[in-house]
Amino acid sequence: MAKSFQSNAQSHSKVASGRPVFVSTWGFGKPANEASLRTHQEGGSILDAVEAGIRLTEADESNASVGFGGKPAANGKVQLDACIMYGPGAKAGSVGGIEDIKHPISVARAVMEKTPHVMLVGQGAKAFALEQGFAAENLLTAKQRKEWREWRREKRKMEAGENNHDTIALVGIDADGTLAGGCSTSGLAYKIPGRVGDSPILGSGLYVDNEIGAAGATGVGENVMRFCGSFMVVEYMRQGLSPEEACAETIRRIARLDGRPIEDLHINFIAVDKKGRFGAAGTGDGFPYAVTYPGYSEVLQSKALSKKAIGIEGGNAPIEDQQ
Ligand code: SD4
Repeated sequence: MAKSFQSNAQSHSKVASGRPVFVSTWGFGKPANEASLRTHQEGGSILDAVEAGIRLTEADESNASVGFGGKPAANGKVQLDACIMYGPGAKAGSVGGIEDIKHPISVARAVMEKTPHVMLVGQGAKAFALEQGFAAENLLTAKQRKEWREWRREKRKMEAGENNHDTIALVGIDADGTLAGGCSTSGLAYKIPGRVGDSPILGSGLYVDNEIGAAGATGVGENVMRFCGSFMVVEYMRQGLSPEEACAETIRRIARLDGRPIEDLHINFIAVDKKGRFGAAGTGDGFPYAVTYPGYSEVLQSKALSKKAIGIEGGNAPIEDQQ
């Protein structure tokens, strides 16, 4: 098994020719990666760079699923989840269901650096943020309030896979091979208040292992967090798979264990390994992800794992043919 993994790894690896390398979810990951690269080139650490990239997305009002301008929970409150992880020493911080704070990624970093804990949630996370000097502000924009009111009136069912789940997960590696990553989201639109997804859960929405690589997830958190998805991606890289194949194999395994049609899972992973190889895979048609390193910044289409699409290449064979 491990042998065939390795031959796949060869054929699917994409390698960055420079350092640092930043890999992140969706098209909006490109400006985030570029902010990360700038921060690093101006002397910031790989951790500073990851945080700066994610802060850009959190501040972007037009992004309806991260930070300010995110879609609220069913009660109209924007509840944010985020985590950050630094390879050396496997340091990590996380916040779940935090309200009224625009940059949960920075609160997660403060949890990591200024407390003996890893994760704070809800009221406690907000109180900690205020104590640390973060400002409280209303994160529900007029646009999102209007859409939420319409949703409440019509109880429209948001279909997963549309514009209701676009988390940023961003992972990076510097010239010394130091890895870091972060993840930030407003979670699923109109979720039950108090619902926490995969994004702030270490090993699910994000995982960084300084010996091997880093991975992050986006999509329906319930279909990631039952399987420790990002940790699984890293473990497949440890076994010798390329980042792309590790992401794909994680999705195949989740689909087998879950039992539903793969297209119904709506999950996507990105990964970078210790050698600067990167890749991604997603269910259905796959998803766009961004890769940036000095002299290069592009949005790429991930490998797609779909039962409908035809052909082994690209991972599109029926799931039972993908073992
Ligand atoms: C969640 N995984 O809360 C997040 C949502 C998401 O792309 O990824 N959106 O389940």
